Amino acid sequence: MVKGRYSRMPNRRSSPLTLLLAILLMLSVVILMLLALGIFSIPVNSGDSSKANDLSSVRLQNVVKTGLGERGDQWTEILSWEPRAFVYHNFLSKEECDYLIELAKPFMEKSTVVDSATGKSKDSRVRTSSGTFLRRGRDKIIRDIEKRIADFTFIPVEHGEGLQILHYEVGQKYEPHYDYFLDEFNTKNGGQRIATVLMYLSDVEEGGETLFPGSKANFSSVPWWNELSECGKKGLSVKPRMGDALLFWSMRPDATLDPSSLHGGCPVISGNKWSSTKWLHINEYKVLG
Ligand code: PD2
Ligand code: ZN
Repeated sequence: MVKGRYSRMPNRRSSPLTLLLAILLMLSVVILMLLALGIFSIPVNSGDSSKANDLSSVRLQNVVKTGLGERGDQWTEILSWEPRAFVYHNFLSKEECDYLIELAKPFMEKSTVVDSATGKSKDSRVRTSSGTFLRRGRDKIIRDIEKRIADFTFIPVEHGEGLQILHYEVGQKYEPHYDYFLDEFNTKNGGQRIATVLMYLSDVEEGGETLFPGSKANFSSVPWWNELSECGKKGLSVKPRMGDALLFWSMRPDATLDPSSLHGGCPVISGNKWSSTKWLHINEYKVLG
């Protein structure tokens, strides 16, 4: 029997609504495919635009474990851009700090400073600590630390002087000074000092801060302001914490000397302070010790 003109089969002509739904479905499939292939991404806005470039603290991930002992969480803190200064937290383990102190102890002598006229070492009242130098690359533990310094600063190991170990007792200090040379004698070997890494080998009960008196930063807003000694409140200060390392640059990126790198060690008020300095040069530094 021939079917009538109007059969009971549903009408195959789509309504505009079905058509729209089909288009939307296809579009969603295409977007999902683009997202999966990484060709397209959804912008994420936290709602606080100031966060986007907030680099004041950088957490380090996938840190390769090297050296003696276990280190706590490591992160770098941007302290200031004038001077350019950064703190690397837990740069050394407690075992490494103790190792450096024990190695240096038998050789500690009254510290000297460089005479800017002659370039020779001389006794000084501006620096009342005692200290010694540990030859670059002298053993595996020191090589590990020196490699870590090179990784942190992007300056090759060969550009560094030997580690200087310093000890300050109550009342001892290092008056504000520049680490760069002002004489021709010293710049001959290794060229000018470009940066310094200062490692704190002990906590200090009171005082002993590293002070940048010429800093243009809003230094009284640091979170540790209330823990600082009177001297520490005279500028931007870092409170010594065992294992932390302070990196600051004596030269700007255009190779001019940066006078805002003026810095000193505040007098120790109670307890005592052990620290270690690594000076970094423009060229290879050949005189070891
Ligand atoms: O030991 C210090 O805190 C310190 C402070 C300033 C060391 C140096 N400078 C240095 O060795 O240059
Ligand atoms: Zn110094």
